Amino acid sequence: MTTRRRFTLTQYLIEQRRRFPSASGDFNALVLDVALACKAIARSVAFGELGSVLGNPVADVATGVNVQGEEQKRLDVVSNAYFTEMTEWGGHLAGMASEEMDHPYQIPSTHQRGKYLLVFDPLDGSSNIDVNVTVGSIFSVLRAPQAVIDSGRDVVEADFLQPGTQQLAAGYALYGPTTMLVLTVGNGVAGFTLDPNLGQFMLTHPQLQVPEDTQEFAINASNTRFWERPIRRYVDECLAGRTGPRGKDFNMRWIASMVAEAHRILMRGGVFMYPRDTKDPSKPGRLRLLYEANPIGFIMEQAGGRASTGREPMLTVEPTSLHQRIGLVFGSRNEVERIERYHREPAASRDDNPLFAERSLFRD
Ligand code: AFP
Repeated sequence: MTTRRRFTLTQYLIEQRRRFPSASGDFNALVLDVALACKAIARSVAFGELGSVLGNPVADVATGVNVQGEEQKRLDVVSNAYFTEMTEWGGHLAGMASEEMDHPYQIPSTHQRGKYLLVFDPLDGSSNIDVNVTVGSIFSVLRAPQAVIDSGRDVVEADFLQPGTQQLAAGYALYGPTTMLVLTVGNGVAGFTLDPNLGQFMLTHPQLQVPEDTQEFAINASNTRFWERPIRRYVDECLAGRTGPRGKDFNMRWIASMVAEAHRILMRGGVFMYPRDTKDPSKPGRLRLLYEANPIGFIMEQAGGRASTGREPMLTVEPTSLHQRIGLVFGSRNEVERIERYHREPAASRDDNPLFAERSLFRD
């Protein structure tokens, strides 16, 4: 049997660094620390209920409610601790922000501070843990404002409020049947599979590309009554299938773990929608801009797909707060552009569309 020679994540990062001959290596070291945190989380996730019994090093943690008002699971807190503990010491970070922490995380004074900001959702889809369905971690790397780098001062919320176009890297780890790391450093998207024997992420998907067209969409249809018209129109047209305006049948998926949906879409195309809706007027969307929508948006765009609020490209949105929520649509480019077009079209013309008459396809 011949074994195929594969690049490790480290080798991939070294190759990428050759594009920037003056780079210090700090950035690569940071990404490798993040990858280490993801490997540790993968182990904890794999132990499941056994984790606390088998002496998981950070298993005895206090859970609570995060700033989103969502119940924190033990693994949410454990994963957050892995991220902070494995990245704070290296001297590469000026600060961090996470879904699980109300305020920015300061690098302890015992460690050196660096020039990058790390923003992350340590365990996306954690409501799926109890049912043993795929979850993941999402992260984004930004450059700290120059004033922070020069002074080494504590970071504040405003330092993180940078549009997605400013991201230097984004990625996610997927804890599914295999553990994978998907990464962009702004030069396409690469996928790595964790070799459990070596404990190394190996390059298995060198140039991921999202197909431009798709016949698959993902949305939580229980929110139908809260959707805005453009989304209702899009979904109605998909459901109408071959005999409807799209002239083709569509398939639907909903995992309730955005990172898993993003991965499926990267692998075979599709469109994901968690749009702005009227369910809770205090929340203009379900998902978070800085550590969910932006990193996934960067990955999609780097893979030839598209990410949008429906009204504007996701990566150009100017953030207003650390835990800001936003409507998110991403995936196959032609479908996302169609949804954006539906948002631009005047309401009058939609009223002419029989699919928007009193009886929608999702209603009696
Ligand atoms: P959790 O991390 O709290 O499980 O939330 C997951 C998530 O943010 C995203 O990954 C899913 O797409 C979405 O929520 C699922 O939301 P619904 O519960 O409305 O299906």
